[in-house]
Amino acid sequence: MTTRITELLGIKYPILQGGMAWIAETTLASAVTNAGGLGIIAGGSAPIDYLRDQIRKTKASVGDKPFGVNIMLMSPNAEELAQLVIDEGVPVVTTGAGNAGKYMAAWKEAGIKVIPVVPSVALAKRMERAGADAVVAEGTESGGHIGENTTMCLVPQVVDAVEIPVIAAGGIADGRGIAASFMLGAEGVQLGTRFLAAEECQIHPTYKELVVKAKDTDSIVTGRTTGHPCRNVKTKFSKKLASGEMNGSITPDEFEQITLGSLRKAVQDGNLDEGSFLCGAIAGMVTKVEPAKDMIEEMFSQAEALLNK
Ligand code: TUI
Repeated sequence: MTTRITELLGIKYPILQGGMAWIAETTLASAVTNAGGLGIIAGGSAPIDYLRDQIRKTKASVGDKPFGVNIMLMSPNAEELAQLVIDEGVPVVTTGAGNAGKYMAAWKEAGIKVIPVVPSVALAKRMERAGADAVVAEGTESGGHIGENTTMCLVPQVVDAVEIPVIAAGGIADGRGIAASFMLGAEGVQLGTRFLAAEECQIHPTYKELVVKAKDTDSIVTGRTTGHPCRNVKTKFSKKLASGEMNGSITPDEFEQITLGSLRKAVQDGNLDEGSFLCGAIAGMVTKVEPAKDMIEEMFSQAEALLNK
């Protein structure tokens, strides 16, 4: 499947693995890259030495194949991580949770392919003007920090608004979702939650089990009162947060305090009482754990069959 995304990035399959904070580390990213997609390491708010080590390990396991680093723009150390990707010669950068404009010139100067993740047409256009190579149009079905518009509505509007290639994200779980994204005009896809069930994904077994066992109604959005809504697996903890926000018993400040460090508690400890298990609305469609390579090959053979029909 050749698109402007496979050509831009030099990959076999037009698929990116989401740069999920605390989750997307070198083992998963290397597996996705080695399977012919684009593996991405999460910058999140990782210490600089940790991220440098992750980048070097990935280089060692993928050879000359490309990989990316995601810079979470709300992170307090975004600036130093933005410089690290230049110093380490990272080939591709994706960004989330903010406007990447500030770093664009330096990244482009360093020869980095820059792909901002955007929740709106306005930000997609701004990123194109700033020099982005492509954009990920991410619908509210996705996991983690989300915008308001849905993938079905956002992707075609972004496709019409920009000339650069568009990658669809949010709500894509299988070959049907990939084929649908292409019908909307996307030239690639980014999947996060589906890769939580990759054998190579290093999250706590409790996290994996929650995702694999979830059904269609098992995702919930918390954090709306803070202005940073996040989609999670429905657990006692996330339900308590959402209802506390609704009835005013948890103020936005209290919400921030309660959830500080909660993603780490989910990913590393599988802590059901205090952990935020971020996941997308597709959780009900993720039913088995398998190697990333099998996932990718199976999804693209299904997508190609559907698109050829
Ligand atoms: O960034 C993501 N997903 C994420 S980031 C994350 S870590 C986090 N945890 C709690 C609160 C906030 C972040 C977990 N998941 N996806 C890409 C994305 N970007 N979704 C939404 C946005 C976004 C939102 C507002 C991008 C830009 C924006 O405003 C830009 C502006 O105009 O300044």
